[in-house]
Amino acid sequence: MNQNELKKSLAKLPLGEIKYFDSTGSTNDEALAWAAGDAKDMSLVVADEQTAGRGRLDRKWFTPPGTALAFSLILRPTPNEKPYLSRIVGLAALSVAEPLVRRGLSARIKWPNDVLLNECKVAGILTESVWSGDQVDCVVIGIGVNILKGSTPLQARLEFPATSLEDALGQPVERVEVLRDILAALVSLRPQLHTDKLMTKWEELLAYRGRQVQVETGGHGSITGMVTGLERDGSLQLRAEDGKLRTVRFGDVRLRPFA
Ligand code: BT5
Repeated sequence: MNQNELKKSLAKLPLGEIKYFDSTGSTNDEALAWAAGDAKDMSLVVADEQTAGRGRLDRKWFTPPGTALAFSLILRPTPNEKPYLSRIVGLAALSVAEPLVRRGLSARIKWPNDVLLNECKVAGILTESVWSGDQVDCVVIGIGVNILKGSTPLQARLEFPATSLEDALGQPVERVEVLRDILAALVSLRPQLHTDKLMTKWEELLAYRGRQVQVETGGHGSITGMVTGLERDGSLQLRAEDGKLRTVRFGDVRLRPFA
């Protein structure tokens, strides 16, 4: 992968500028700094390797060189998009999952920000915002996808099983092709951000629907229940054991053993 190859492969997409790094700490950090400056809407940062890739809550995201996709896209939301920013993580997850489905794989979105193949994590998403006063000026969508076998970290370093696209397809795939597919999906889904159609698509690919899960909600303990769907803002909806519907805004979802 290099800057020229990227520019050529992505030339037909309506992107801003592209920055490529052989190695960087985190493409989200590069993109946040760029977004705070003059980056245009849909500008893209791509790295072959990340040395300080981040997940949520400052967890680590591993991107070894030559094997994975790590990129961050800068969105400058329009006034019409601003009321729907909480759906951007779903927009991003769908943009990763839909091209995988088109490749014949049964990709699922593990709420809120993981894409699964065969119940293993193949991609993670980290959305972060640049604020101007009390307004969101830019949203950075960071996406990491395990493409070749060597991208999957050792299981001992993970809380959840991981896989790669090569593992799922049984053959290697070109990273740039996957990147182009994801960005093209995002370009076509973005105009649906405010629509019920987007929420329906997101729900259709939601992992664990109808199954009992436990959601770790950070410092606030955990909630258990059956996954029933999504709220309009993208929060997860569960039916708790007392029969009442509960809304979860942040957390890590796990299937409940023996449920
Ligand atoms: C995420 O967080 O899954 C968000 C990952 C976002 C990564 C992208 S890469 C481009 C951009 N630049 C960045 O610095 N970040 C974004 P979370 O749900 O908190 O999951 C983090 C957990 O995933 C870690 O604690 C590990 O257990 C696991 N993990 C780390 N690397 C992995 C990998 N390559 N494949 C599967 N699981 C991984």
